[in-house]
Amino acid sequence: MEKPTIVVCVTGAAGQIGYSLVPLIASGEMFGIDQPVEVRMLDIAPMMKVLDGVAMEILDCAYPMVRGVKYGSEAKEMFKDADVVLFVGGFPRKAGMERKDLIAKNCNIFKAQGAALNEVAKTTTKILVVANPANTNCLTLAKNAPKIPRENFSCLTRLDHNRALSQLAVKAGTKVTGVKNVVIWGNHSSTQYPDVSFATIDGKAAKSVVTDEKYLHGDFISTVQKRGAAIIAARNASSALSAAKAIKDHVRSWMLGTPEGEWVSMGVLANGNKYGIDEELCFSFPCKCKDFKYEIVNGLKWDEFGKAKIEATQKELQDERKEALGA
Ligand code: NAX
Repeated sequence: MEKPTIVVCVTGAAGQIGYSLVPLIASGEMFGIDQPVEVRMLDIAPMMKVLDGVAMEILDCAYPMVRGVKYGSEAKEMFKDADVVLFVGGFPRKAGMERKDLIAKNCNIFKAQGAALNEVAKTTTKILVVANPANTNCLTLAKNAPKIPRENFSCLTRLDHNRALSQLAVKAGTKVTGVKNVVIWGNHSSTQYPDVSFATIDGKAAKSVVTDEKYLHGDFISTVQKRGAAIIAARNASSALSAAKAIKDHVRSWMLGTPEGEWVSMGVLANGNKYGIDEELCFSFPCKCKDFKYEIVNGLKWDEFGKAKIEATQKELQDERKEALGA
C-alpha cells in the first residue's frame, strides 16, 4: 500500500533556487524515496512560460514518486490542500534599493499570501519562508494567517548553520559529519550570531579542538555572516544550490527528526523560549525535531560575548518588525 501523497507547493518556483529545489522534492531527497509527492509551483503571471518548461522537465525526469505537477499564478489555487508550502518567491533587492524598501515590498507580498493561506490552507500546513528578509516575512505571514498554528511557521537559517559546520570542519581538518550542535541565533542577516560555544568536533568540545579564540570570535563569525555576499561577488548571482540543499535539510529534519542529543538551527516564532527573546519575533534558535514538531532547546548559557551579539540581532529584528508591521 502506497503512503498518502504529500502536496508540496514552492513559491517563486521559476527563480534560481526553485530550479535547484524542485528536483530535491520530486526525486524523494526531501521526503524519502518511498514517499509520493504532488509538486505545485507558484510564480507571478509573466513567469508561467518558464514554469511550462520546468513542468515538462519534471515529466522528462520520470521520477517514480511524482503523482502530479501543477503550476499557476493564483496563490489560493496552489495553497489549497497543500501539506507543505515553501515560500521562496519575493521581490528581489535591486541596485539602489534600501533594506527598508525591500521590507516594504515583501511585506505586501507576504500579507497577501498570508491572507490566501488563511482562506484556503489546511490548519496542518507546514510553512518554511526563505525569501528575504526571511524572519520578518515569516512573522508577517503568520500574523496574516491566524487560522494556522504559530508552531507551523518557520524560516530558513539552515544554510547559515550548514556554512558554520563546514567552516569548522575545514578549520579542524575533519569531516563535516564530525561537527555537531553549532547554533545560529537571531536574524538571517549579517547580525546573526553563529555560536560554537556548545558545538562538538569529533565528540570533543569544539573550543578544545579549535583553540584559536581570535578566529572563533572574528573570522569564523564574519565568514558565516557574510557568506551570501561572498557568493554573489564570486558568482554574480546569489546562493541557489546551497540554499536548495538547506531547504531540503530543514524540511527533512523537521519531518523525520533530529538524532538524539543533536539540534539544528531554525527560525521559529519565539513562543515559549526561556531566553527572554521577544516572543513577537521569528528568531533562529537551536531546535530538536520529530514528526513535524520542533522544540526550542532552552537552557544553554550565553557568555558576555554571546549576550551582546544576541541583543544586537534581536534589536535588528525588532526594527524590521516596526518597518514591516508598524509595531
Ligand atoms: P530569484 O529572483 O531567482 O527568484 C524569485 C522568484 O520569485 C522569481 O521567479 C519571481 O518571479 C518570484 N516572485 C516574485 N514575486 C512573487 C510573488 N508575489 N509570488 C510568487 N512568486 C513571486 O531569486 P532566488 O535566487 O531564487 O532567491 C529567492 C529568495 O531567497 C530571495 O528573496 C533571496 O534573498 C532568498 N534567499 C534566502 C536565503 C536564506 O537562507 N533564507 C538564502 C538564499 C537566498 O538568498
